[in-house]
Amino acid sequence: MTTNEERAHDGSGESGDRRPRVRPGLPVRVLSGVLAAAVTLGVGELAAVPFGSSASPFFAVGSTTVDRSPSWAREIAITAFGTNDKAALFIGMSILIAIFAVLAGVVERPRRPYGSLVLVALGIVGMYAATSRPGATVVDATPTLTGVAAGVLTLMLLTRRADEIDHAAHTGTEVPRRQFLVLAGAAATLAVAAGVAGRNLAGTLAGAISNRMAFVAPLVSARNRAPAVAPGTDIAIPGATPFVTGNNAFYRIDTALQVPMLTTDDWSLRIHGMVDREIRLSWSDLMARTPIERTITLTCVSNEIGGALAGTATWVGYPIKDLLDEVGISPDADMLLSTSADGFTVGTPIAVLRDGRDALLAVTMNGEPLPFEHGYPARQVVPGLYGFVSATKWVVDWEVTRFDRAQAYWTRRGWAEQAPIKTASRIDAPASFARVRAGEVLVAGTAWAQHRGIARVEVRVDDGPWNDATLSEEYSIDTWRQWYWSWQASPGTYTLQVRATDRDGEIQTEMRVEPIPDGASGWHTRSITVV
Ligand SMILES: Nc1nc2c(c(=O)[nH]1)N[C@H]1C(S)=C(S)[C@@H](COP(=O)(O)O)O[C@H]1N2
Ligand SMILES: [Mo]
Repeated sequence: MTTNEERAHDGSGESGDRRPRVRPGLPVRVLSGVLAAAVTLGVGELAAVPFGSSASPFFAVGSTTVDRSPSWAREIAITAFGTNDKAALFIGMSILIAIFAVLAGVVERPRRPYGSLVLVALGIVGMYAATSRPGATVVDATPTLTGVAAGVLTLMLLTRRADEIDHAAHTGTEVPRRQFLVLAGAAATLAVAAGVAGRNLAGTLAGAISNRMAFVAPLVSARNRAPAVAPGTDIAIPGATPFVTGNNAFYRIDTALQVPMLTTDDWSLRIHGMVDREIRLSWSDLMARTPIERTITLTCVSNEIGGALAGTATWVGYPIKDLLDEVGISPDADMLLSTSADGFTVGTPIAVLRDGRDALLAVTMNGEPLPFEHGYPARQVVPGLYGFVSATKWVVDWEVTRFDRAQAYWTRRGWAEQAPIKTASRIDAPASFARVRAGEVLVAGTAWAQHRGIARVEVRVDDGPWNDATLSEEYSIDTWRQWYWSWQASPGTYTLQVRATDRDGEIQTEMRVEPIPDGASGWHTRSITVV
């Protein structure tokens, strides 16, 4: 026989008077489970943002429950809760999750992670729901998976602390509550912050998407419409670039890590600075003005010789000149500093904006509201200037100022202040290093010199004499122009070269320069083999 006292000290007894009967770690374990579940849901919510709200574990399960429940159950729910039936569903789900969460916390042990298994099981339900929503694919399981990973990690870390607390109570040493509280605080903060951020971002996204879907394009009167693209404008030669670039094929260049998602309600354009009357245009103010439609080729200054950073689209927009006239520009001003919703800036010469060319505040692209990537709901399009000095997307602010007072984003980083588009020509067919059959070879491509126009394109083979290419129908001086040249080729390896002449009579320079600071120059060259 041993005394109680001896048993308590040697620690071998199953029960002893000194040993606490309640485990002090229990409330800590309950809280751990609840926090782990909260982290799972919060992180899952945030991770779902890029996938759309139906990939969120919580909402996917909710929607699936609604869709899969028999109609009698739905009727009971509607009778019982009326228009609060969705709230009731979410509360019911939350209670169920809380029960599983408490269970997970209580049963989790470092070497027997049964609680983690409970979270994984809940995750499987979430993943099943998220991947079975209409239009969903396996990648829609990612948010749930991410959430569960974060939740399991949380549970493991917190459980370790709970074990230490139990152990301390057992051995009579000081109970390490502080570490647990710090960790629990961090988990709670993460859960709430991720959840709130996720919901807000998803809401913004959904709001912008539905706003764009409901977008009503302004009506353009017959005389303000863009001329139709005449047959002959598009030389339909295999391998040649189409005259109009589809929105999905259009190059995209910007500094935005996250594409701004504005609605037309969020949007306004403040026009201020060296003006007589400062104004702020709302979307409906803009819609009250007269739109015009124009087909214009955009080009990026970063385009290398022969590069693809150029595209042509039909834009509906409002003449920038008219808006500037409305506010009254000071004669001392020479720059329009435009700013996008994400803080990017562009400096455009006011003289160019007012010289009669079709500089637009554009709202549609090829008959669609601007794609988000291309500036929804409003962006600038200015024929003849590279994008970085003219084509501000998501534009919300115009400051009328001077080049000696303000500097735009890229100018601060070593690019030019003024950047008219340089005359360029490009071989599109045959492809680079192509092998073609001897006989007639159609060499085709495109050339641009926006707002001056293309007058001539010449092609040569291996530094031989220049040959005039056949030009396509000229659409306008603000668009690119296609060309082709029929070549009688015999077997061999050749170098083809192209150069254009603009309507001012200026031949495209042979001098090779890099894109920085104001655009690349030089003749495009392509090697091909004739067999
Ligand atoms: N807000 C914003 N607008 C911007 C840019 C940008 O980085 N941010 N880049 C400009 C540049 S360099 C170019 S070439 C054009 C490209 O327009 P796109 O992406 O519609 O083809 O957008 C211009 N507008
Ligand atoms: Mo650009």
